[in-house]
Amino acid sequence: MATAFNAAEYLLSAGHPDATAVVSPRRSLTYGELAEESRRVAGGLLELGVRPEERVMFCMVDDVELLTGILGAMLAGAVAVPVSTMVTGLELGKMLADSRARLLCVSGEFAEQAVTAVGLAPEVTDVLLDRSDGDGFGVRTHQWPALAGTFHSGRTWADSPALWLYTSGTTGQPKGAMHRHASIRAVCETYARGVLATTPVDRFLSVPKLFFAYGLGNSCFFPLGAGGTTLLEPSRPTPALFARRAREEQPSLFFAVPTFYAALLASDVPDDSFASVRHAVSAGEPLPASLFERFRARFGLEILDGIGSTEALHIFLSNRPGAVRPGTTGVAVPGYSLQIRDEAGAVIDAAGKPGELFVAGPSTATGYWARYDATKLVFQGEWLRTGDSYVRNEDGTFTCLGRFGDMLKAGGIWVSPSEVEERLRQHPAVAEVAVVAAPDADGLDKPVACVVAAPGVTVDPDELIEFCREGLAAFKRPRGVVELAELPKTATGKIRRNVIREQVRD
Ligand code: 3SK
Repeated sequence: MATAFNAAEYLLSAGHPDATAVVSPRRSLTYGELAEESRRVAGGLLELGVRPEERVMFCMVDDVELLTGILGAMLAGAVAVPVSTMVTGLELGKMLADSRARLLCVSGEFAEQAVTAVGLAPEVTDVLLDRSDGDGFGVRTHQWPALAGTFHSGRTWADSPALWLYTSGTTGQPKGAMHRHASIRAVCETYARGVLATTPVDRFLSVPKLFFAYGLGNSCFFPLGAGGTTLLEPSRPTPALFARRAREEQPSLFFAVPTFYAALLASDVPDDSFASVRHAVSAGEPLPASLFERFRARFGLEILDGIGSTEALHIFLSNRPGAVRPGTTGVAVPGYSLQIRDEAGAVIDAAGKPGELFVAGPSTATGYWARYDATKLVFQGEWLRTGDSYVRNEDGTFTCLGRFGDMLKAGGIWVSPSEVEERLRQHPAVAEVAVVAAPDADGLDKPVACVVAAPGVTVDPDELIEFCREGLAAFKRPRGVVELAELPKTATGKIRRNVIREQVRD
């Protein structure tokens, strides 16, 4: 028998109606007000013709509208699809067309990308704008404040689709990882309660935005699931901004990626900025032990490093408060099982022998939307293949050794080398190119382009980086350019990326 369950109802009912649920620089809402506003949005979406299980895409800043949009879509039984605001119009258009969403919700800041995207997605019939006017979409447009309609429950079950999250994952093409309503409750019960011991007095401040799985847990699922308060920040994150918000808003839980912790250390923000924080969390990419030590020495806080994935919805392997092993990712989060497997798929039980990390748990996605081959490769029975190379240490903790394959992460976000290479090949100075990960001064991987110049042409690294910044989302641009006489290749002409990686690391 299917169990009736709706994740948005679950999240909206956890806090006392008079307790503060959300604080943004523009306004604050109690749980009672958040529930009322989310129901109004749900009714408005139904009035616009949104049907159960239909996708609603959100390309919006972190603010009350996005939060109520996600909750409202789930209340209505529709599928919320928050997507990165850091992408170009073309990239947004690919996800919009793939999702077959008919409604795109946009913040005024991203109207330009959205106009391009809507032009590439023939299924879109309506655009909903937050506080701004907009035209040029060629479809019906609506204003957020005018949303109204009678809310009636979308009748969802524990296994109904609630949320899709697009990830470049291991293959480079964005794929929609499909999540159930029950998975949202699962991450609240496992990582949030089991590791962070969240309670209604907690105040959550997250640098990663709501459109990342990491940020969505930190700023929506965990605070609301605990009856606590989410502190939303619509602007681009900078160390000065987040240190100021931390001093003003007194968060008890702070979430960032290693690159942001490095930026905080490089900044001159006051050392007591995070004095109210009981746990600082890092995920997205491994946290080097040196960063952990420097952060603790200056800010007096131990960072809890963990790893999750879009496909697992949130963190499944993490260090524990009071038992951090710097340079490791800790141990399995309660509720999850981990295996390290060799290339033939056999489980490696011995400590010290590296292999690929697999995870099983209650929050893994049901698959990728309309991607049969990729789904079969990644979702293997109850096990999820992470694509990360890991080793189990003698003390039972796990250490990340890097990625299998060519994909790399910059600032915790997937970057497909082939996408960056494609852009660079369009530059007349570039004859051949390979993009690989190389560590920066903080030991954090960043994309570096290894370029063979076109005959008789001089390569200008700054110009190439600027060229990428124009044609790609900014986080994908190479941070360095290395000129090579030729790219090392195999006998069959395949680029030997492992050799190039070694060359740029030297
Ligand atoms: O990359 C991660 O470590 C991560 C953590 C939580 C949720 C989602 C992701 C991708």
